[in-house]
Amino acid sequence: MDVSKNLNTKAVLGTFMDAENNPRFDDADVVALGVAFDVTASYGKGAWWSPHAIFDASQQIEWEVPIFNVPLASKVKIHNAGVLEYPRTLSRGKVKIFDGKKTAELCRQMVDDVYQMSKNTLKTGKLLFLMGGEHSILNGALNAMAEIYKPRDVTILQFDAHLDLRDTYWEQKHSHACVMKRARDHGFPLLQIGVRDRFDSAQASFIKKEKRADWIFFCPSQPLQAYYDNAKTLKDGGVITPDNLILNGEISERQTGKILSKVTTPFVWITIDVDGIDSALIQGTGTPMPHGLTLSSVEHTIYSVLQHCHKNGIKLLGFDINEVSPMLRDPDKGYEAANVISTTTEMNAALLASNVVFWNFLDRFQK
Ligand SMILES: [Mn+2]
Repeated sequence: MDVSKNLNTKAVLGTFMDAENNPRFDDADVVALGVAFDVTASYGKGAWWSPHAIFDASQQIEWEVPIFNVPLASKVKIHNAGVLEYPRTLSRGKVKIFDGKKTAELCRQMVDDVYQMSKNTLKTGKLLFLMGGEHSILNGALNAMAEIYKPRDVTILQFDAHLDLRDTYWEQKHSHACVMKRARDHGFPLLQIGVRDRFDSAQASFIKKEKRADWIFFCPSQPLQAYYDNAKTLKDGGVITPDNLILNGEISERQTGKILSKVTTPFVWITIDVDGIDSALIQGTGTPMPHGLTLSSVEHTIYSVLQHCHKNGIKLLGFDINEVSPMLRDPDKGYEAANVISTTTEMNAALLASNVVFWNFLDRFQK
């Protein structure tokens, strides 16, 4: 397998949920790859240390899975492929901004590295687990999936406070703010859940042109009355489907059913931008947003989707957790739990990831 010169296989000892042992790639069911990249983050920087933080938090999770009380690793082997590392944007107490040319070059390099490593994993049929870094880390996996599969056969399920449908942002095609537009450029069916940040008229036009409104599940960021007062505007050529409004961050059973009815492709990828979850639970992220999804609601929807996949012979190709930005007291000291103001975000991310793996291989425990 091609190994990028940016790959640091010593960045994290052990693997996800195990500080000591790292199963071989060939023996693994799941391949975990970190991508330490936060070059295009437009507000809070610091997602660079996210893979280290999520790995570290994961190693605190009890090995035995709920209900069955057997170690996850006894049924599912997770290989730690290492962390792809790029220049840091936070150092010596300052934020380092690269110019447009350098940013584009770093993005190209990162996307290509993730593409190569994703391709090597996806070709074997193993589940790929990417840890951002910023959301742009998904681009390489999108390119690999588009090459191996027909994009129309892979539904992307996105949890996010933001649409990320800009064509470019600060002149960058591979900005975190454009990653779902790249997914649509490839032709992947796209479900967007938890969106609540405001968006520009170009993205609104894109939603209308592509008739995407029914594929987007908004968390209202205004009093509901404001939506009801303007329901006619929403229905007549608007970009919001009133039925898809998620109340108090809880995705309803009816909405979950609607989401499942739209997952009809043979393959699925789940992309979790942690800012989709309410900012009270996810404070360590680049652009925290209030009025978000509850964690239990995200878990319930993912569990339901994976059950739906299992029943219908749909394969989860992989998933990514991105935009975790550890709240370091001193970024120069690097990631260690003692240097973090709150570890809640990375712990929630690690727990969610361990659940996705557990639920995806649930039938192995049921036997
Ligand atoms: Mn995002």
